[in-house]
Order: sequence, then structure tokens, then C-alpha cells
Amino acid sequence: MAILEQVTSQEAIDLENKHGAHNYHPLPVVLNRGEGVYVWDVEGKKYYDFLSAYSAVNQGHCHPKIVNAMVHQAKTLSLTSRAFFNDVLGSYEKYVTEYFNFDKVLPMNTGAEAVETALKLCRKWAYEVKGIEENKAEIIVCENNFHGRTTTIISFSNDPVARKNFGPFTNGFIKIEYDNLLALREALENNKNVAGFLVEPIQGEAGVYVPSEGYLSSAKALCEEFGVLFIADEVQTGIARTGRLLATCGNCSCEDKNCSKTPNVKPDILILGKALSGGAYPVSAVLANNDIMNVIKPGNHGSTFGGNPIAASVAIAALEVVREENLADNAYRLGKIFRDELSLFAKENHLIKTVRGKGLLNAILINDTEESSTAWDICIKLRDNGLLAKPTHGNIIRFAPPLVMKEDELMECISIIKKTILEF
Ligand code: IF1
Repeated sequence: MAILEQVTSQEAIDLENKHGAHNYHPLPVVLNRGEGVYVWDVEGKKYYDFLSAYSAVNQGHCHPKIVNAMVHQAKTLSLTSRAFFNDVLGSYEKYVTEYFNFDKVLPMNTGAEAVETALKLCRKWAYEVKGIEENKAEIIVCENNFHGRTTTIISFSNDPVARKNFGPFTNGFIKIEYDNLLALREALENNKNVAGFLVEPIQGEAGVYVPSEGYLSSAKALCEEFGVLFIADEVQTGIARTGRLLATCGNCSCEDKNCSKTPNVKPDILILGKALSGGAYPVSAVLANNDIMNVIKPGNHGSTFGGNPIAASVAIAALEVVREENLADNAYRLGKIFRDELSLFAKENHLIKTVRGKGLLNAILINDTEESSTAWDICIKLRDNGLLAKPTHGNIIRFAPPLVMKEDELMECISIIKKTILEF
């Protein structure tokens, strides 16, 4: 058996720097084990993971049920491609469509692929069902969006670092301000060729920007009024992260039939990724009803790995864990405690400007410029104190632990965060 030689943290960092493309600037910590809400570095130091691989590990690291499903399937049948049927995909498709209450699913691997799939589906629907003249379809997107890294997706990003020197770009996108219904109405009124509106229920990369109450449901109503598809990118916000199964909810078949946590929106196209597999494997999905999904015919779209037996088995297990362990309710409850505690603390601390978020997708705004290193320095200190988080936009720190966290663990984490900030 080939076993990698154990390296020290510094050796691992040096290897990455020398042999890997420099497309990331990681926090200097080298992890080699994870379990539940914890990760350990090469030297054996234990940390609370407050990033959860950007909300992919909602079910906690190495969840035994998910790992078992993966190992069992890996030993049985891993990949057939879609040239043949396999005996797991259909069961998964039934399970995931019933779980989220859609007619059909199109399986992919990464979030960006699922977003691409949704864009292609939306355009094809526009030409073949709505009747827009070919190549004229427009899709409305929001400023400061993050939907992935493909050439088409960065075509409508406004992050200069993500775009610079990657052109030429894909046309057919109209950018409007996020959380602005008037802008959405104007864009819909002024363009008769709009096919869809692509939106994140909470803007993650923008710094966990939660839109105003009622924004999503009103945006959905506007889309209905103008015959335009409402496309929700729940790659980051979905799968219980924000205290409900989906941040748009209303379309889920969650156990809680009296669920009254607004908003209540059923997207026409739902995009999922990340925690759909509990972070064990790249699994993403696009869900829609037949009137939309049936425009896709053999040969129109696909992926070698999309819908493979391991992915299908892993996703069923990961979604079962979300229900069995009531992760949405737990995220809702702990998220409230987290924001209440930190908001109270922020009142007497000049370093924290704002605390915001939903469920266990939260962020604090540091009272310093985007160019300052304060947030980074705080994250280094948090690391030293046993908690891992990563700054975004220079002065925002995102806090998104696995949703399997317990209340006493969260309280310990809150005290680590307070103690660390007081050191500044
Ligand atoms: C990176 C942020 C998180 C996403 C939404 C699609 C994708 C993502 C709403 C693409 C991915 C990631 C990728 C990650 C950083 C990250 C991120 F900081 F950019 F905003 F999560 F917070 N839609 N988000 O958030 O999914 O193709 O990556 O599977 O390293 O770029 P992917």
C-alpha cells in the first residue's frame, strides 16, 4: 500500500507553494484529521472548524453514516458514466426530488457546474417554451454575486480579481443591485427578453449579506408576473445551513409542517451543491419541474461523473443525516444564540461593527478598512486559540461551523471568539 510520508506543517506548506498553482492564500494551518465539529493539525492540535469547507461539511467531518455509504458504494461500483444505467442513481433521483419537492433533478458534481447547468436550462426553456428569439435571452443577476469560477459565471461577476484577464466573456446577463426590488422591476419592464433571475438567498462571498425581509418572496412574485424563471443558488445557503432546509424554503417537504420561518418561496430552478454530500464527495444538483426540465434531451448536457453511484449513495446518506439529526432546527437555535451573544458583546467592543447572518451562516464586520490586516490577524489569533475561521473582503470574518454542533460547544466557541477579540 502506498502511504505518504508524514510531513510537518511547514513541509506541507512548502510543498504546496512549490508545486501547486498559487490560486489561494490559505490560513497557515495544515489539517490532517476531522471528526464532527473538530479538525486536527499535523502536530496534533485540535480546533473548532468555523468554516466547514465553506458550508460543505454541514453534517460534520467524517460523519460515520456518510462515510459508510461512500465506502460501501466504492467497493461495489463507483462509476459507469451515463452511457449505462446504474442501480443507485434512480433511487437517489426519487429521494432527492421528493425531499425538495420537484419533479426532476439533473445531477452534476461541483457548484459551478450546477450553476452552468441552470443557466443553460433557463436559456433553453426561454427559447423553446417562452418563445424568445434565439440568442436573445437575458438573465438578470445581482451585483457582488458569487456563483463559481467558470468563464460564463465570471462573465457576470463584478469582482475584478476573479475576472481580470480572463476575457472574452459570455454575453446575455443584466446586473442589478442585490436586495433592490425596484431595480428588478425596472430590469424586467425594460427588457422583454428576460429568461430568468439568478440569485443567492444570502450573498455569501459578499460577506454574508442577508437581504431585507420579504425580498425573495417579492422577487419571486415579480418573476411570476413577467413570466421569468426564479433561479435560487442555494449551493452555500441550502441543506439546513441557514436554519431551515433551504434559505428559500416553502418548497421543502420538511417534517415541520407548521414551519413559519419566512421567506416562503419555491424557486423554479433550485441549485444545490456543497453539503448535498456532507463534504464527502463533490455532488451538486439542479432541480426543476417537468415544464422546465423536460426541455433537456439526450446529448444536450451531461458529465462523466454526474450522478455516479458513489455520489448518489453519499447524497442520500447526507440528506438522511440532515433529517435524522434535525440539523435545520439546530442551526436555527444555535444561530440565534450566536448572534445574540456576539451582538451583546459588540455593543461594548469598538472592534466589531456588525454581527449578521441567518442560522449558522454568520459574519462579523471588523471596524477597519478592507485593506487592513486586522481581520486576518484576528483569524491567526483565533487559530492559536483553537478556532478556525477565514476573513473575506479584508474586514469581514465568516463563522459557519458544522451544524452538528452542541450548545455547550457553541458557548465555548463564543468565549474563544470574545477572548480573542479582547486581545486586540
Ligand atoms: C472557493 C465564497 C463561499 C457558492 C455559490 C456556487 C458556488 C459557490 C453561492 C460554486 C462556491 C465557494 C467556493 C470557494 C469559496 C466559496 C465561498 F467565499 F466564495 F463565497 F462558500 F463562501 N454558488 N463558493 O458560494 O461552487 O464550484 O466551488 O463547488 O474556494 O472558490 P463550487
